[in-house]
Amino acid sequence: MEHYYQPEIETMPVEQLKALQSERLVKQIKHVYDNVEFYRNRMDEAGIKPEDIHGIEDLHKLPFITKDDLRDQYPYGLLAKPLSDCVRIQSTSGTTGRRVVSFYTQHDLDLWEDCCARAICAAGGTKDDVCHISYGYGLFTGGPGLNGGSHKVGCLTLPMSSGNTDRQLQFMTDLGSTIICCTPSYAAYLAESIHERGLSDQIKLKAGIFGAEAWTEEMRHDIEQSLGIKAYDIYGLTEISGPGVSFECSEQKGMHINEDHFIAEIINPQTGEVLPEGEKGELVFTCLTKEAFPLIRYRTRDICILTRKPCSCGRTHIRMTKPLGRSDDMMVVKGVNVFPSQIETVLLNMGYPANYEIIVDRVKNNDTIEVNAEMTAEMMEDTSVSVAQREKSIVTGLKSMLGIKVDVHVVPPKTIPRSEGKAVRIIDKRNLYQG
Ligand code: DLL
Repeated sequence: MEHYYQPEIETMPVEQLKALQSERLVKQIKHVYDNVEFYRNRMDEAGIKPEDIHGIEDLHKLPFITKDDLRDQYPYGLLAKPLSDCVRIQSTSGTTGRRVVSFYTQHDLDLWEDCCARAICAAGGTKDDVCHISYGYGLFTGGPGLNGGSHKVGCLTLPMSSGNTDRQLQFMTDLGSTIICCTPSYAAYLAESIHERGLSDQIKLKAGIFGAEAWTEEMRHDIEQSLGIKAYDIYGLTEISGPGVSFECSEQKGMHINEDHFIAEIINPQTGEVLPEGEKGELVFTCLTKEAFPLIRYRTRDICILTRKPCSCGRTHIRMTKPLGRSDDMMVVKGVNVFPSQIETVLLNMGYPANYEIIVDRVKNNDTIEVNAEMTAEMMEDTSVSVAQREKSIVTGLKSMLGIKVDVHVVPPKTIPRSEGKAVRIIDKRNLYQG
């Protein structure tokens, strides 16, 4: 039986949901126009007044907002409530330029935690579960968001944060963690550590809630097999609140977007044109209920597809595919568009673990691309296949996936640095995107 946190909202008939969105949008636009100079100026420049917005059918009239706008307005330029009404900030881990800071009122935190609670229930979580949270705590939204959601569901919450794998495994075995929340790369690392220490029999995990970075279906399969769990995807971004903007249900066929709080659109990233359902493009969000930091038509740079096809879980909220790339992490190498996930797919299909790095460089105006792929311990031991043969077959696999020649090195297990948060898999030495 499917388990919901807020069944009346999660299964609300679509027409009713759209009416709710329209009503909330009208209020939200008035709120930002009255309280944020930035929005007022942008709307005035576009010749739009709050009275022109009657419902979701008018959304397309409003201007977009981008990450550059957020950086320009740092820190308080987009605040829609007095600072004295805000109780929390969270921030992105951005390494270049100014950070993106998002503000929350107590009400904002409450609704964000509801979204995370929906995700935990969709993964089968109940008050009888022990929810082990290994996303980073602190400015990163992963830990705090899932922590709040776990409390709301009533799980026994283990606020582990990331790092210290020995301690993670000790709590996991001593307290019988049943749900694990972390990045998929850390989940793969935990699985590896559990096997090495011979702890598999002592692990009680049944589900994992993994997100914050791109991961493939092949990686899902590997994690599910090695941990003996069902692995659920969760999506979100700091600017829009954090994890829980959308989440997978038992169907594992796309993530339901919490449409009572966020309107999703897909646009052509080149032209800004809104694309019909089913087409691939850049995901854009409008926050309907956020008070302190309500972004309107925010361009996420995540490329995906939306579908409103009915889902057998009973939820009516629209589904998004896993991000299929980012309009800005796509690398153009030797003139060819390369998504890191394509390389990962090739490696995992050939039995390699998801521990790899991609090094892109430009030598004498020619692009070079190199992939270092870690072998499993079994591959290391298997002397019937030489290193040269292994490299050659990966080169062939990548050539047919990408259409370009990639230099490949297979390396012994554990030589690629592990990550406790998001894995750093691309080293682009060309620095094409400065400033
Ligand atoms: O990563 C929030 C989060 C925490 C989501 C924990 C899920 C779990 P940011 O650091 O602001 O926020 O990064 C947001 O990460 O625009 C996507 O490109 C990527 N991303 C997030 N979730 C997924 C996912 C958090 N499930 C950016 N699959 C987003 C693929 C994801 N990419």
